[in-house]
Amino acid sequence: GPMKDPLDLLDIPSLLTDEEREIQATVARFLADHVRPNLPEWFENAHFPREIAPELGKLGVLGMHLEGYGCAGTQAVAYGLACLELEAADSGFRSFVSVQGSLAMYSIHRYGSEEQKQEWLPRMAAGEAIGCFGLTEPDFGSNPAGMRTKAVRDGGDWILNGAKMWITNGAIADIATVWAATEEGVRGFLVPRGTPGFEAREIKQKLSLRASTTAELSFADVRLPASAQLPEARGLGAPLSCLNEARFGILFGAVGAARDCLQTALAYGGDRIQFDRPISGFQLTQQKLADMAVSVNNAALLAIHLGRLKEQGRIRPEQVSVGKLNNVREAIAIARECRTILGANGISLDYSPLRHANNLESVLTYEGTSEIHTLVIGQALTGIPAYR
Ligand code: TGC
Ligand code: FAD
Repeated sequence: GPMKDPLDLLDIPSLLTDEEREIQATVARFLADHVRPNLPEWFENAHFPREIAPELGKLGVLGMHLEGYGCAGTQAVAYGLACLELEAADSGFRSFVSVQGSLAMYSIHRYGSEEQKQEWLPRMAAGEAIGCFGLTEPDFGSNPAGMRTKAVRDGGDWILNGAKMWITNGAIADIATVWAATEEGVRGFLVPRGTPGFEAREIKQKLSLRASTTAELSFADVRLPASAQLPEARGLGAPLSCLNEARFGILFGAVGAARDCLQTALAYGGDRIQFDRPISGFQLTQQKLADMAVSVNNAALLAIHLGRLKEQGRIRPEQVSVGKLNNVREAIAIARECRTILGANGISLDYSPLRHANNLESVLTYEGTSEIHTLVIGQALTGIPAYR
């Protein structure tokens, strides 16, 4: 019969410790019980079930790779495997966990004051408070250096004006990490929900990441105390360093989405009979399956290699770009190819590949587009930055 897990082709699990395999299995079980059965409905209705946040907190995946403050403090590969399983369910759930842990919590953990950490991190780790991360603006996506959101000093306070666009969790967040230009350079601010002048508006009619919530944030003369500033964050390098963390989760997550598509196509191809035989018996189908299996196993090897570099504390941003570029590009190609194997059934939400393919359109674009990661690698190779 068909192979149950295409990652068994290269015995990928043999690269993992028992503890890592256990964490992965625990996350997979949670998703099978509480998330997967509802995905078609949530995706169709553009619904993210925010009440699931405390359960994700109990599972230990919020700020999973951070130390202290109620966070699990696991190693990089274990965190990556959690992302892999989350994205095998739906990129929207991996997004929620990425934004909460790798962007919102990480920004506070790395750049916040002791007081800010105590106030927010334990509640965020428990899923009792939700965070978001506002870097992108309507006119500045790939080039955040041009941001127009401004914070100006007014006595001991700051006055914030501007807008952020495409902000995951923006409309449900209790606390927003907002990056703004100041006379002293780029700085980060923690803006709680309900602060006068701060509004979040849900972005409707998305064709991708429908089981995730995305918002536009606006700031009109928002007055913030000095204690709202992230004291250790100086310059654009601060938000960009947070992106390395989220991109790392994505390069594992993409493997999960691809694996789920391929598992679906393998099972379907074994059952579906045309011309009196299973469609997976046709050479053209086998070529697709073989190419995809090679590609997803390669992507998993790359992810685990980068995870081990991260655990040794020596991963470089351009190496994260290699993983994000390759694994997301391969995953979206696999999702689309798997859809063809499912024929007409492939366009139904009864099967995951087209849902994954649609989600991966966002994943290809956010956290640095494939073009930007190509140019980051180009700069590493040539020493010449081609994007400006
Ligand atoms: P550049 O002059 O190269 O750098 C400015 C400063 O930042 C430092 N730096 C980094 N530090 C850490 N990690 C990185 N990856 C870094 N990249 C750069 C750099 O050393 C420098 O430091 P310093 O001390 O010398 O000032 O900056 P640039 O303006 O030329 O931009 C370079 C470029 C294009 C690579 C960068 O702007 C970029 O990555 N653009 C893409 C923007 C992006 O990825 N946005 C993502 C928004 S968040 C999101 O999408 C969340 S979706 C999450 C979900 O739902 O899962
Ligand atoms: P642009 O930067 O306008 O790019 C448009 C096209 O031009 C792309 O193909 C790009 O690669 C290309 N391009 C741009 N510059 C160059 C260049 N120098 N060389 C070659 N090609 C170039 N942002 C956040 O801050 N927080 C979030 O939580 C968040 N969540 C998101 C959730 C979703 C569902 C989506 C879709 C996006 C999210 N984003 C978030 C925004 C995301 O990071 C941006 O969309 C992304 O950085 C690209 O910016 P842009 O959309 O403005 O595209």
